[in-house]
Amino acid sequence: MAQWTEQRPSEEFDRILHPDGHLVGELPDIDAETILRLYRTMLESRIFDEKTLAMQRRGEVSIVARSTSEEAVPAGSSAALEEGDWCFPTYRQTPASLYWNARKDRAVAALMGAEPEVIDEHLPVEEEPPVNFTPVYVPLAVNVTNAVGSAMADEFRGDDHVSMSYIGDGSTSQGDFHEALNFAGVFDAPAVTICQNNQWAISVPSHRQTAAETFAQKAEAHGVPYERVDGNDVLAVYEASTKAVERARRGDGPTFIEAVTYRMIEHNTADEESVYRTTDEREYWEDKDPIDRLETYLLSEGLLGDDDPEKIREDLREEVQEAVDRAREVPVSDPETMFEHHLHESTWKHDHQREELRAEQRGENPFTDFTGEGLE
Ligand SMILES: Cc1ncc(C[n+]2csc(CCOP(=O)(O)OP(=O)(O)O)c2C)c(N)n1
Ligand SMILES: [Mg+2]
Repeated sequence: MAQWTEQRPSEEFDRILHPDGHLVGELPDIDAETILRLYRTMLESRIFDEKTLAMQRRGEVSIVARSTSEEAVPAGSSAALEEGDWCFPTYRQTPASLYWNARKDRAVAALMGAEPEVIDEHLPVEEEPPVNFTPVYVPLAVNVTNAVGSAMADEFRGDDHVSMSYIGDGSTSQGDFHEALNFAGVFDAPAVTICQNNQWAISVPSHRQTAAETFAQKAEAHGVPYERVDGNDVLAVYEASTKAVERARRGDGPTFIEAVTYRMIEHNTADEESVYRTTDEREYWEDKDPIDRLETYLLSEGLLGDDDPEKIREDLREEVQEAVDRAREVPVSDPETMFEHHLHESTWKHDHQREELRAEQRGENPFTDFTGEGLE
């Protein structure tokens, strides 16, 4: 296994809030209300993660990929967007949609396997969020090509909207990522791409992902301006993202931002991170938590006023619980719907898998009791 020291990223990046919560850079142009909204969003996301993890452990949800410990990247960057802009998240940006008031009940229902139509029927949308969010992308890097396409579409229409997308450190090895950045650079697309470098792509460390010194510099070859920021410092992420969004909106083209953070937890609930990581590495990151850092700053500046962080947490827990209760009222969708919308025409494999599922639902063991006999 690689030494953890190889894993420690360079600290040559923009930072405004030191891990101990004091300002080391100039405060960006941000009002107190936005800072408090960022704080609340990050806390809300962490509590949402805790709750959905517990649901997964109880078997109510099949898989969860948490944003825990990385909240500052999606929160700080998405806060730079404005009404009419577009956001293309992966599975690791829960705080981005929460910042823009995504409905937690609908998100939980989706995690529980409810079909979109069923969710619409039982938990109808009353008010669309001002920023347009695509569904979460699981196929890596495809969201970046789509975001650049969306940016070009707005440009052709003469709308000054910006499209923001997210990519993990590992996903920058995908061809789609480079095609997207290249295209954005050549055509000056109003697209902002955020690399949420959490040091790992499941069990592959970031230093085995690229021989380049930083992920940020990958944009250089495509002629796209880039920035590198402390991704656990929500103010630094906000500042770099705001500048990038403004540039794009002015018609000055794309920006790529590497936000250096760390995944303190498992990749997702199908992963066991202790198999491939050391505790030394964890200790290096432990005191760099993005929420603790901002909370210390807010308390020292008196920005929380009479609000007590514990009380804020308690209220958010209650809100999340209410969302979960509403999601639990949504009827379970027929599992067979997962075979719909995949292929134009069914294949033998497809039919075989459907029959296996039916066997399982009849209480049979699909591996021993179902042979596929009778299928054309
Ligand atoms: C095109 C594609 N290849 C492989 C996978 C399987 N896969 C899911 S997550 C992941 C690792 C991604 O790592 P990174 O880009 O660093 O994002 P992170 O999960 O760390 O946020 C892989 C290989 C996938 N979803 N899509
Ligand atoms: Mg990663």
